[in-house]
Amino acid sequence: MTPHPPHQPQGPGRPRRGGRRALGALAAVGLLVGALTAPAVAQAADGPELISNGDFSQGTTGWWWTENSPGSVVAGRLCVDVPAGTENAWDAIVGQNDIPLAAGEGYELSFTASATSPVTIRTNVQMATEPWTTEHSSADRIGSEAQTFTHVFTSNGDHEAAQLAFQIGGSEKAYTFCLDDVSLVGGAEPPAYEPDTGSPVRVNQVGYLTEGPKSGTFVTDKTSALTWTLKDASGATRATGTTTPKGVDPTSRQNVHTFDFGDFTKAGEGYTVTIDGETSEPFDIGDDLYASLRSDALAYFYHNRSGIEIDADLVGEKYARPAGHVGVAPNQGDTKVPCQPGVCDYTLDVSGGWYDAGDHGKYVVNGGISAAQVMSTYERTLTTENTGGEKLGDGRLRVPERGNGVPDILDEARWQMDFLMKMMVPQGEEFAGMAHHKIHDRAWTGLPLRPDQDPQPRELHPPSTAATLNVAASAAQCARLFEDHDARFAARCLTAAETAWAAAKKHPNKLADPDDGIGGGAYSDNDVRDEFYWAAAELFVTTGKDTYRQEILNSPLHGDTDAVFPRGGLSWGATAGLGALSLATVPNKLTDAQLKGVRAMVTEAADGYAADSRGTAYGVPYAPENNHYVWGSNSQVLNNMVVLATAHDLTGESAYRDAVLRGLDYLLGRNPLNQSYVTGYGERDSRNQHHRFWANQLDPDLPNPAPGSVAGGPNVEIQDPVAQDKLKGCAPAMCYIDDIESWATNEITINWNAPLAWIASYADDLGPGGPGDGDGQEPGDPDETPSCEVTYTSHRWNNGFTSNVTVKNTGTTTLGGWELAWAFADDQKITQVWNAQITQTGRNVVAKPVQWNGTIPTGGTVSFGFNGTASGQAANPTAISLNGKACTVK
Ligand code: 9MR
Repeated sequence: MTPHPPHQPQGPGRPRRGGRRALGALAAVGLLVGALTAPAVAQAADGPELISNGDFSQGTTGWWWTENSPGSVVAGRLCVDVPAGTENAWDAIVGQNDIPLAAGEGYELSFTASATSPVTIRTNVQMATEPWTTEHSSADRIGSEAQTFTHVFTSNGDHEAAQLAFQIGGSEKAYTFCLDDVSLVGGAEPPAYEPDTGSPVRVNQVGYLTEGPKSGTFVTDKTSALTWTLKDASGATRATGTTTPKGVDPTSRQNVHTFDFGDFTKAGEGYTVTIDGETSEPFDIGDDLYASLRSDALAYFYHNRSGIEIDADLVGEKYARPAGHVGVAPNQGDTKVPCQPGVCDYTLDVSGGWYDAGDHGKYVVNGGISAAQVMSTYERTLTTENTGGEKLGDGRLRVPERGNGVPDILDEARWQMDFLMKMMVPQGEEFAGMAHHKIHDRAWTGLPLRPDQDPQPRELHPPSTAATLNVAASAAQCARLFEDHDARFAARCLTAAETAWAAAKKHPNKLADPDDGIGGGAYSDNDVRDEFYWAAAELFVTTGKDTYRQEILNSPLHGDTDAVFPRGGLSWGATAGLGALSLATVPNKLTDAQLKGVRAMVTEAADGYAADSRGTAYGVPYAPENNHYVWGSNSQVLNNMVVLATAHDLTGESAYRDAVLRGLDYLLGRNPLNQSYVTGYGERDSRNQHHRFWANQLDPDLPNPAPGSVAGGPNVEIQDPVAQDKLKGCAPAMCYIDDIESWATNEITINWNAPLAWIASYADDLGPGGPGDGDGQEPGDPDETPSCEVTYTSHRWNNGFTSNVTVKNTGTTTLGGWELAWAFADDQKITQVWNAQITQTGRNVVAKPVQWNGTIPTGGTVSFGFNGTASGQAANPTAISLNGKACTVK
């Protein structure tokens, strides 16, 4: 037998944006595709046997191998000796050629294999020449006991002579690989994939806040109302009611009913709902359901840090790993990274930061928004009342910097901010001050692969306007948040922000190449007006400079709610809303009218998302046009929830809060697949997300994703081969599979976990989740005009000021107590108070009555005042709330 050493292609590549596939993509050696070792579906396909001599009764006839791994038949099996120390799976191969495949036909491949040292091999059925298109590719974990593997797949193309290739290289140790009973039978449609959706009674598998909304969905063919029964852990009935038939839900094509047990407010564990003989997964009712999610969702960032050892003392043995990409072989970076050929002639130290996702790329576009949303998780606790800022404080999270006096969440954000600023083009170069779009491996690597074991060369890709504005925006936010903790770092952030802004203005249209998607995602974006808006907003909030105000006001997006907050949600490609959220919540120098306009955009967008949530049978605040659930749809849901939660923070409207909580219900199990998309939360959680280190599905010695990792979720485009094999024709909200090879539906990334962290933090702050605003009205109802009016006047002198405040109760009921809250825009510090008790924390002020002025009758007023010091402008606050609800400010 003449060994036939085919040249193997590298780099699977990712689909480009727009759904086209890079050529290399299908040649997918490092790309990992659908390895369902599935005896359950091993039903023989119809058609002829396409492998000759699969039982080796004729010796090695028909089989070939690469020169470095010679084969022979031993005890009726084909065994090949694989050398130690090859780099890639395709560096050693045994296979068979001349296999005919027909487009649209189904095939069943099976084989029995063992290895003297456990190894993950790649099994491909592919073209035998360039472009090596793969029709099937799986990662198979081979152990010392012979095991039978069965895979079914459909061929997309017609091939006269395809090949079966067992790629068995890449092992540190030498070993012997043995094969028997290799069979490829073709012709019939493979059995359709049926997701296991468990109980048709769908609930939030974590639970419901004691005072919050409590609803679920029931999948049934029945069309008239049914009885639901809420039972406690002992099986005793605690409440009953009837379902509401909703007809066919277009996102799932299921006929559904909804049910609502919101009136039940007794905390406890292990509740279930039973309808028509079917029982839900168990869930809790309580005030404290999201405390661990808050810290787990944030721990995701430490786990995915580049350039630092992940410490077992912080994360436990199984998640510990050596530092990745610090220039220690076989890594080739990231301390001295060159550009792609022809892009630049310098190198940069771009070590540190967070890995983007399941791959080891580091991308500035989504890196910037991720850092921003982590920072906003913290900033919200500075600008909103009754928030648990201390839970994000020093010593509270799992970061190595704990105990340094700085809130841990800011330590985490700084790890990424440092990296983002390192991505800037040095002074003196043509694009000085811009940021390189991304840095990643030259070719796609395979799974599993610990970061420190990545052998690929790393490259800087050209600078882009979008990346530059991500740096400008996030660094501006960094500057204001670090001011109180590390003034030098804050100043560095501010300089970077303003430098980046100026560079973006100079090169306003330098777009990333949509075809630059080999070895890392393209993250291209041909509209950067939203990035300009976001960066201008953050720079304005931080500096108050009028030039940035003008940029905001002159932006074509300003005031256009649908453009700033697209119905399908904010994302790395639609960032304007991040700027609007900061303008609406962080004290700044917008005029009252300007601020009102920005807040109106937030509430108008939130009204839309709340209506979407009420309008769908699964309660999800996400209704993209034509139900086009996009790549990472769960993050779109989460970002809509951030807008809703901000509207709730601003107005106190319970309808906004309720839509956020229904969004959590959706993500944690109340959905068409009965899937909790967050690892470690709920009975049926995603745990095989696409990740090169958390790759337990491929290698039992590696961990599953850490708790608190949110999967991308349903994606109607199902670009990856596993999804294409299993999910063709899927209903939009069901285009998801918890398989490590499904990178288009089941990846995890920093920019999806960042809004999860924001929302978990918000939800934890809600405590029991109520009470509501009590009016039973939808937001925006005319009754919802503020029921208080505050007149705030100030007199300013050199280093000080005096302010007088009068609160008028313009509502219809007497107030038996009052608490007025606002945040100063400048550095005012109150030193002396009359007729009120005041506490000031940073910029946040809370005023409460003294003994005699606690009651304000309808139409009545209460006045108080204070003196203070200030070096800045000491502008009057424009947003003041009474007992948590916004007042009209005069
Ligand atoms: O999240 C990105 C999604 O919006 C794009 O449609 C997709 C294709 O370009 O890329 C996604 O981002 C991936 C990136 O390209 C590479 N790292 C993993 C990211 C999440 O899947």
